[in-house]
Amino acid sequence: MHYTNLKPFPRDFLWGASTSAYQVEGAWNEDGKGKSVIDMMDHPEGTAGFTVASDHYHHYKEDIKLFHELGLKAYRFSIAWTRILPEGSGTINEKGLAHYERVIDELLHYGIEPIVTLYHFDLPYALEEKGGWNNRETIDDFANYARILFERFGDKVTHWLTINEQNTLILHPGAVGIPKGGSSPSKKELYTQNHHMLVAQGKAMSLCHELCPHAKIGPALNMTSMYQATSKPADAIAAHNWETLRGWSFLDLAVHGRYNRLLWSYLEENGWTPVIEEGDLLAIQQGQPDFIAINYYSTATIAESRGDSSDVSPRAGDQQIMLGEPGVYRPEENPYVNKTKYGWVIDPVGLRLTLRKVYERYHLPIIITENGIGAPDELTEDGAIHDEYRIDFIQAHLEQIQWALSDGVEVFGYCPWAAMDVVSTHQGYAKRYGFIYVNRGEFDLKDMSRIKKDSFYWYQRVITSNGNER
Ligand code: BGP
Repeated sequence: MHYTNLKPFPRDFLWGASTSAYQVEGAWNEDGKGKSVIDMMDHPEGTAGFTVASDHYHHYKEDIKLFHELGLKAYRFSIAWTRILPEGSGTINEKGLAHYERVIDELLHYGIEPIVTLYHFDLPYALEEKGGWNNRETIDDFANYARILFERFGDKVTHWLTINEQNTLILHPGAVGIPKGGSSPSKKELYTQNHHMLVAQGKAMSLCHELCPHAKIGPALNMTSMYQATSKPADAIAAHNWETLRGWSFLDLAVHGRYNRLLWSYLEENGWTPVIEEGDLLAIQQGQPDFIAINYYSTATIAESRGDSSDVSPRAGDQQIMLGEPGVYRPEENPYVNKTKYGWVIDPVGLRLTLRKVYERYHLPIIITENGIGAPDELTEDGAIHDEYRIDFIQAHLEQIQWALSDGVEVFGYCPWAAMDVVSTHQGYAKRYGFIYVNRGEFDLKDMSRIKKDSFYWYQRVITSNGNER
């Protein structure tokens, strides 16, 4: 579809940027914070831990001032469950609540809307020791935690996100990591965890509507489109298999409150169906999202399974590198796209397609809560970071958002990953994403000073012109 004139970005478009607590805050054991699963992980050799990260916990005022200078209308961040409830449930840590209150107030002071993720990968370790998401009790622990946040911040926060990338947690658990001494969960366990997270999410969404009638809440999934490798019908089935299992099945549950039939058949075939207790489906159905948040990085290309281990990619454990599964699908190269230095497919047009598909299926407004390029940015002798590849990447994706808007898709915000440099999930600090450079190395913390990258000045112009000057 071609348009002579593209629709402009809406006037109240939420130009934002994202981070998550454990990837940016540091202060991992300060002010009463409990340990999370992330704090207890064996991180791959040569990568930084999350103990200091970007030290945003101590630098939040300086950082938010920079976000204001950048022109952000919204800042998407997550609250660390372990700062609020060090043991995951039980005693509330007032210092944790007070910290986020200061962060939210500082944002509001500058007119930046806080978009708050309840849970971004960092489950309290005390809950993990009791079985984590395998344990049904975690459902009510999550609902209780969500209630505390709604009660405290409900009058200040308009947009809430439930669980960040539940599909990454279930399908690529290796990307997030396994706590020391723990073993990789079986598929049966993962789909049980998935079910419990869905019930927990449903309860949190209902609670949000009950306690904060003016607020809106939605899930944040890692969404993408799957291309079939050839016009061979079996490739089309394989691409549809994986697009359904990786994306639609999660959103169908979050939005329609029902198990996708293809997912259910797949679970039955493998003996992985979760136990559904009375009231579970009702809780899932009653928690209705007001919008859908999507994290978009790449598309993937899929071919028919060969039916043996040659289907499986050697690069397991990465959320954007498709693994392959005998009998289901096999990842294939796409000759029409480039890749980042970390092997992630760069496909801006895939974002337009994904937005169209999500909107067509659910008819809910969409916000993009992650999109960006990880690169080993360099601080050059002139004291700058010339990240023109980041400008090119975001520019190309913004163009496709405008095409999607012109297609009729309701997109109300864009929060690229990341507002500032953060520690990558599993590839250390060298893989940078931010508009703001943080002067630290993988192990050498240097002075942690903040330096505006070239992309900072560029994004600033984009925001000031409401997307017209790119
Ligand atoms: C998403 C996660 C983020 C972030 C991003 C980049 O899947 O929600 O937490 O890390 O991917 O990934 P990585 O850090 O692995 O490069």
